[in-house]
Amino acid sequence: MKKTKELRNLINSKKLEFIMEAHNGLSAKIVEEAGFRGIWASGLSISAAMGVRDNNEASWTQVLDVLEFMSDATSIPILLDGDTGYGNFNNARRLVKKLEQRNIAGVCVEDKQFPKMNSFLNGQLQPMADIEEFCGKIRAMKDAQTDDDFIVVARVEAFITGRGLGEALRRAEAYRKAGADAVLIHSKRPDIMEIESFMKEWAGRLPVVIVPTKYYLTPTDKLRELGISLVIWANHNLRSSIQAMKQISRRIYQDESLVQIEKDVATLEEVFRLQGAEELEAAEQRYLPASQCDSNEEI
Ligand code: SPV
Ligand code: MG
Repeated sequence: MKKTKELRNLINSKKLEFIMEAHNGLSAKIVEEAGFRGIWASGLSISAAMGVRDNNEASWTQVLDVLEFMSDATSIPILLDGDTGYGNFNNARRLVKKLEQRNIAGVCVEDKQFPKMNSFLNGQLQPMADIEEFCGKIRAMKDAQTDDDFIVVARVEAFITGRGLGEALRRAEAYRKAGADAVLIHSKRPDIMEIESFMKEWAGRLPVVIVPTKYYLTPTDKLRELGISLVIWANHNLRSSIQAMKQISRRIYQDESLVQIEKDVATLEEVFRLQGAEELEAAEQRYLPASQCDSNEEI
């Protein structure tokens, strides 16, 4: 099945579904192997992995390059965190064209202004996009897609910027009318209150996507009960790798030896497996002259 269709099915499915953050080819592959049916290409994680801020410091074509590796390494659909679409409607529709060319299944755009800021930093101070302007952007993106199943998720930042339920509903409804396939309602509260109030009024007009990074204590059954369609675990591969890398670097630095840590890191065989080394070996048997096959002996 096409990746776009798979993502569409995931978002429209009657049961609660989950996608998981990845930020490069390796983490994308690990997400797929864990059993997830979709990948969140997180702006925060991709920028952090590049060593820059989540403020559009990495150019959108640099993000595309990362996505290409992620897509090539996996067979499940990728939903890109497309920030604000990297500009106005024109930039956003060109983004859609480029994403389709790279087999990316969908993109989420948020109603803030370029250059964006991460939602968990000074949320109240962040300027939002004008509703009409953002609706034009959604329409342009939907008009630009050539595959009917490509997904555009409209992300509502009204709660993040302290504007409340009325504004969140007004915006979500406008984005629905503009053609969005789903809405992502973001909240930075430590509880589910804002999301719950939204879900009650929204009454299933379009599938709702959430990012429970801050309200992680909410039981998953509660999310089911509220009728959420898709949960994004948004940054946990990045954060777990930061923790692991910090610990291992510190220990090796202190020990000046690998004796104590070897058992705590993935084996080299596992690295080769994740890279698909076996496939290359088999291909060498098929395509290289026999005399050259033996020259690539295992180290
Ligand atoms: C991301 O993963 O980059 C997101 C989600 O946009 S959040 O960081 O919660 O804003
Ligand atoms: Mg983001």
